[in-house]
Amino acid sequence: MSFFSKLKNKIKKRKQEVTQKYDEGLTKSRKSLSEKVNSLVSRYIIIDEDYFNELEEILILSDVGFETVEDMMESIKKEIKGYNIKDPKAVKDIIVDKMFSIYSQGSHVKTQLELDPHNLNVILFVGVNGSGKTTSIAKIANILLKKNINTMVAAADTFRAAATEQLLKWSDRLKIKCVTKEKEGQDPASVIYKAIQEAKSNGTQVLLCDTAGRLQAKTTLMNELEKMKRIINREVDHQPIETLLVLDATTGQNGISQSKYFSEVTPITGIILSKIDGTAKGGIVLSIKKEFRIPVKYVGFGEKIDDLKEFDLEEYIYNLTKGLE
Ligand SMILES: Nc1nc2c(ncn2[C@@H]2O[C@H](COP(=O)(O)OP(=O)(O)OP(=O)(O)O)[C@@H](O)[C@H]2O)c(=O)[nH]1
Ligand SMILES: [Mg+2]
Repeated sequence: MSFFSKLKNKIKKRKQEVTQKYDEGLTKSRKSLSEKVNSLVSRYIIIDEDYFNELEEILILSDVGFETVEDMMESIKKEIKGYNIKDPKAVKDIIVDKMFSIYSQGSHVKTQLELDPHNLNVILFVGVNGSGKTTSIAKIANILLKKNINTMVAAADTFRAAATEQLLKWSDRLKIKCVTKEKEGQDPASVIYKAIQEAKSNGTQVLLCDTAGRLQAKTTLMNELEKMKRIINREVDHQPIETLLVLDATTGQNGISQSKYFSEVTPITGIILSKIDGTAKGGIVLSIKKEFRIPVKYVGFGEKIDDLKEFDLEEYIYNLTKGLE
């Protein structure tokens, strides 16, 4: 049985709702990839250098990332030559297999949040302006609430005027407590401090902290985030602090380099890949793996509250590639 068929059988047994989100969210990416690859395999009778060059270009255009494409092409060529494969159409199964093995590198892909059931858990959300931090916080709060986990949010984005209102709107809808600043321009770390005290006093299990997305000088950003972490470290037993970087998939390679800025100033424990529904370049998940070496923990599929799911490599690759002939 081919690699792709095995994957398909596995997916069939999954929860319908999750599969549907991946299916819908990756529609643009799937269409774009399958149109290009299907056109390629229909135009070639034999596999030659031109065929490989075109395939390489297709992968780069889908945001797989230059270095990862090089690695992939090397191993695709090895396999095609090693097994003496002649049919250009055979590439589908090889692409799927390589995407899979390059992402997982033989180990299990861990996506679970590090939550300690006996202590307060504080999760910090960072990322560039507009990447989807506030929306992702609401979506994760919704997931936690469904699991009966007491959740609170803190509006530590004290910079942007409407940021607090935006989080308040979500917390009202979800009926959870939102701790906000008391005055304009208040130090974000002090909002987090206050939120931790409240969380401790009312038995909250998870506190989700929103931060400002503005890109500032490295040292300023570093100091600001370090101060927040210092306070969390001092006040909360559970370590390390989950710090989730929210990355907008539609910003592509440029977004990756902007986001790297955050990983350079503070340790990141996981990535939320938002707005996958808005891009035709779903290969970005492979670039992220290469650039950050940090697991993608959640994927955002839209603007609605339930449009965020735990990252599932099998669903992702299957729904990205199932249009290949
Ligand atoms: N299509 C789509 N839109 C999304 C997704 N996630 C967030 N958005 C939208 O992206 C826009 C920005 O999201 P926010 O959550 O406000 O982003 P932010 O990072 O908090 O922004 P700042 O606070 O300004 O730094 C909003 O209009 C969201 O509805 C997603 O997965 N898919
Ligand atoms: Mg925000």
